Amino acid sequence: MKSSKRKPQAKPPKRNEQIGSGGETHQSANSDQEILTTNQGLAISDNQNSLKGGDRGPTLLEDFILREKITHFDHERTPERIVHARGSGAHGYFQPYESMEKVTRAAFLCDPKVKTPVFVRFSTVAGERGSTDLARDVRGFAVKFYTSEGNFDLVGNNIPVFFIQDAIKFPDLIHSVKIEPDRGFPQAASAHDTFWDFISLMPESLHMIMWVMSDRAIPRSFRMMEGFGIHTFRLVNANGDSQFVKFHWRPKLGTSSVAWDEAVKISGADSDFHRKDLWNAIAAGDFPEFELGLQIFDQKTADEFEFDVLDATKLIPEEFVPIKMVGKMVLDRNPDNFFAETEQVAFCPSHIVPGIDFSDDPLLQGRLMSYLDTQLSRLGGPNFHQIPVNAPKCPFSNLQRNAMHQMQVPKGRVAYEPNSLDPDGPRETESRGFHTSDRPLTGAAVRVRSETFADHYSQARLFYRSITRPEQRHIAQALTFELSKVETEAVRLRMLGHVALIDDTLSTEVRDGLGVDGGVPKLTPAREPLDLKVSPALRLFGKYEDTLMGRKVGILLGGGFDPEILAALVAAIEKEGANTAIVAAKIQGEFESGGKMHAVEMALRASPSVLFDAVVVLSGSDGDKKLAADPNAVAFLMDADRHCKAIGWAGVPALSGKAGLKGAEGMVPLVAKTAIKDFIKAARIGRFWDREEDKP
Ligand code: HDE
Repeated sequence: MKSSKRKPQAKPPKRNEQIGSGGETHQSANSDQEILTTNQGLAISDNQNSLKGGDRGPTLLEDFILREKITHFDHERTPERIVHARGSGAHGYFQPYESMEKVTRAAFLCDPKVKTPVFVRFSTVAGERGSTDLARDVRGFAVKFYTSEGNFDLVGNNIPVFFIQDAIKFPDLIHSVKIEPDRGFPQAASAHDTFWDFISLMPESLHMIMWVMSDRAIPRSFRMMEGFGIHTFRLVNANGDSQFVKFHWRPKLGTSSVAWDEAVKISGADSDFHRKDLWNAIAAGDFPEFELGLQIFDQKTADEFEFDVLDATKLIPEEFVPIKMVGKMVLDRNPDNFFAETEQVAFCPSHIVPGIDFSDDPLLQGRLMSYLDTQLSRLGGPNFHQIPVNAPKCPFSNLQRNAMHQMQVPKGRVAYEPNSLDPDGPRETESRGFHTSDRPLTGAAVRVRSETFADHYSQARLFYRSITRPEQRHIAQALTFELSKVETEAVRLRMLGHVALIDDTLSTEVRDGLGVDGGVPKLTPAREPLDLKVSPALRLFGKYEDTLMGRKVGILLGGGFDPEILAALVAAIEKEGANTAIVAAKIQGEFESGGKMHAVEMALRASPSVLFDAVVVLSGSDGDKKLAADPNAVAFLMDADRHCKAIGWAGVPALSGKAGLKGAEGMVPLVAKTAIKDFIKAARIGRFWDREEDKP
């Protein structure tokens, strides 16, 4: 198109903007501005119109600019991860508290002065890339440490055990939980026949099922969940002495989860809830922090343990082997580009550094092969390590050459070793290189499951009996919900047969919830379950100190509210390290008692109380009547109550009456400014689960 066809606008904006003959906007580069080009560097004259044979004629095949742009677009999507497709990433660093050289020679754990850069990706497992954040699911917790000795990937989850004991079962497990292949649903949900059919035939998954049915599977935030390496690994020191280790991450903000009804509603109100929460916290400078903990033990301790430390369906209670906190990870930078970093990051448990080594856990051994393999098809070839987010930050050099997407230009005629033609080329190093720790291998090649893996119920029972009553109740409710969605009665009954082997109370509650009073098969366990000593460390609630830090309080305003109480409240909440969101019926604002319009941040229709950790409603009497007539306001309070949150209120007798709030623990009338501290105390506690009825 000729530029003469563009008429300058009557009032030119700051940008060099013109309107084209068809009314389309053209923004031309100013003299000091970057110029839009093709991928070959050719400057583009018109990015609004394709090349046509006449004004209204066909588009010409000759339009190489159109073809380059559309071809690139057509290939924008890379295959999504088969599991953990939906994730959120962040950059940060790890710093040890003290040198751990006694137990490991890993450099990043040995110098408290050194900050090792990290990239972290949190994820859900079952859903596709665009699925909701609040699905009931395990969360991935994968950390890439760019150490001075190469990349170390700690590819863990937010639950300390796994569903299966042997890698050969992984494709079956994942096929069972994903969308059913004929119908293409349900998305990001385990509540369907194929999953429970498979689980009901896999007693080894029962311990993990207890965790997945618990509130761990619906975390409030990626910033408020624990992480686990799950498998037993080894630490090796400079003398070659090795010990076993399990890796743990502990969030500085403590753990928090949401209620199931809340999770369902958050999925509707904001399906990016976790992704946004992480991004916003980092953007605001509230950098998420996690402590790294190590559970270190030797062969003798491993031999005393009731279970096999190579069995990934078992945990080691911290009362048996304490966790030593060895350093902290701070996430202080959002990715610059979601695709380039969060999508293209490639984690592999086989990315290891000297000082850390694998164990013979058959699940881990399978993973050592699988992740490299998946990156080849996902990222298009074996050069994925050259993508910036994957490249080591220490020098790396070898004689691998060519292949798809080669970005380097290796010099010289020598691409083999040993050689005499390139004496300066890369060579092996005995002293600094990676050594597999000495571990004796015995026995014939066999396809068997070790008898030491045979107890499938004792730790499921241990977990259930160690947690608090509200957590137990939530497991019964979750199992009832999930099994209610299973259409095949025989599967439901078989699952009840397993639950009966875990705990009587749980079993009774789930049967009652489903309305089953007969037909449950009596299953014979491979090993009689043991009554193990309870481990309070497995609790989710009450394990961390009460805090409002990093949480969000939603304050709903009605017309005629008292601005002084609002100001004092906001100041008190911010002092706690928490955020507020001011909500009103209309986004333009709400009137204060003096008649002045007060600006707000969110409109009630788009801000149900499920988006907040605690809520407050402040109003004058006119506003109260209006709120009481607004179903969104009534639901705001009813849900906050149902989800057991701290509630503060002033001037809303009509609204609270309509919402059926009778006053209970954690509900604080803000009659005077002095009551604000009572509200803060309640909000720090977070949830008042006793408000729930004690039945599934
Ligand atoms: Fe994974 N897993 N997994 N997994 N996994 C993948 O690798 C696999 C397992 C975990 O944010 C895939 O790059 C097998 C346990 C996380 O990019 C794939 C087995 C644990 C992530 C794969 C397991 C995990 C993955 C898909 C059984 C906790 C996301 C895309 C032997 C310790 C990492 C990819 C990210 C991703 C295979 C079991 C954690 C297909 C075969 C156990 C956090 O390679």
